[in-house]
Amino acid sequence: MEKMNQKQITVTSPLLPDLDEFHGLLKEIWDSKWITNNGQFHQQLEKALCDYLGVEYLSLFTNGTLPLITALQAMHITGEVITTPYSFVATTHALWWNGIKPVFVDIDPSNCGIDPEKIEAAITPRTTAIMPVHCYGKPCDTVRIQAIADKYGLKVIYDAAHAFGVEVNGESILKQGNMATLSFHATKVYNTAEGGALVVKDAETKKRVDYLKNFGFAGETEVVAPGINSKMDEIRAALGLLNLKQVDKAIEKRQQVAIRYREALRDVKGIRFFDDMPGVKHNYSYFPIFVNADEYGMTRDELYCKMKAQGILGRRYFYPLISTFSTYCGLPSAPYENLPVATRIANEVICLPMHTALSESDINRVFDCIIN
Ligand code: T4K
Repeated sequence: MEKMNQKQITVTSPLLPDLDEFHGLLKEIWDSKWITNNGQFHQQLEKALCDYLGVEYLSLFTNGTLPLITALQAMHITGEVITTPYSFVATTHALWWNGIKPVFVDIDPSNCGIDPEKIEAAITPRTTAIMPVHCYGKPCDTVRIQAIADKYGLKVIYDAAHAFGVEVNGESILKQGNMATLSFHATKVYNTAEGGALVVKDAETKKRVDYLKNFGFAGETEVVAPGINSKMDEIRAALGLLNLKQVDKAIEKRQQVAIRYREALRDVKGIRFFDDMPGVKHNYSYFPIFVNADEYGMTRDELYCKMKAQGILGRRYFYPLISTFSTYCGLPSAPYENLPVATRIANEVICLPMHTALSESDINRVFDCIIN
């Protein structure tokens, strides 16, 4: 009964700036009366994010889904695209919205990203691109994916929604592939409430993407493409500028939480989790654990419900697999026999609470629940 009265611990909690500071920027917006359409804060945030992330060209969006849709438009991707079933559903929806057939390929359990070993077998004459996901911010095997793309003349668009600030050997993961997308949703390491970005390689492509996110306008009277409206407004850009100042601290705090979880769970039979990868600067965006029911003595769902009953709201990201949803389950690549690893992992995963507002006692409650 005592546990029932304890406060709920959510899987995440948004990073928010000091309210007075935000108010100061809102005052500037109010005074200028310029509230959207490539305003001063939008421009400042694009530049600040390029500097922070170590990329040259980035375009801000209203969320992390529209950059996926727009990337496919910008590169005229058609036919079939190879992707992962183990992601948030937006990844595959972006293909569907472009009239592209998703082809699901199984994942590698060491990073939950698409398994490069299995990509080639899924390529057909209609394949035009690969859309992998750096799941939980764990880098995919970008070297092998690029080698396959080069061999078959395919484009690569990384859904890097979880990979804000992730680096491999000192270089941003966002530089991999032809384009990479980010989500700045409230639940992410870095947020603008809703928001996102598309990282591209050159000024010409950035110009085209900027047209596409503004209805295709290339001037007051000229429309060069069937664009959409996905521009970030000034209020969110201002929030983004302030959150950028505190994101390093937030990542450090998340790292401390990850260290505590790993220490506590290291010897628990039947619970697997990720350690840091050599040469990778992680962002600790999620802390997934994988429950082996036989060894742990309880199924994933039993543990999930036990946690919930104690007010610990972990989430089963990513269960069910995208390939099981009604829109996609009829695709030839969707049967679980084609996706045995993803199917198993989706049935084992729970993402533990991971955010900057977790107290020492919150962290203790989480692992006490798993250990006892
Ligand atoms: N690609 C990938 C790989 C993605 O993971 C995502 C989004 C996208 C693309 C698309 O990006 P966006 O278009 O969304 O920018 C959440 C997010 O809505 C979604 O952004 C995210 N991935 C997905 C993995 O998770 P839900 O439905 O689980 O969120 P929700 O509302 O249940 O929130 C989870 C917990 O977070 C709450 O229990 C409490 C906390 N929370 C949430 C919100 C919204 C807060 O404390 N404050 C808040 O404002 O989808």
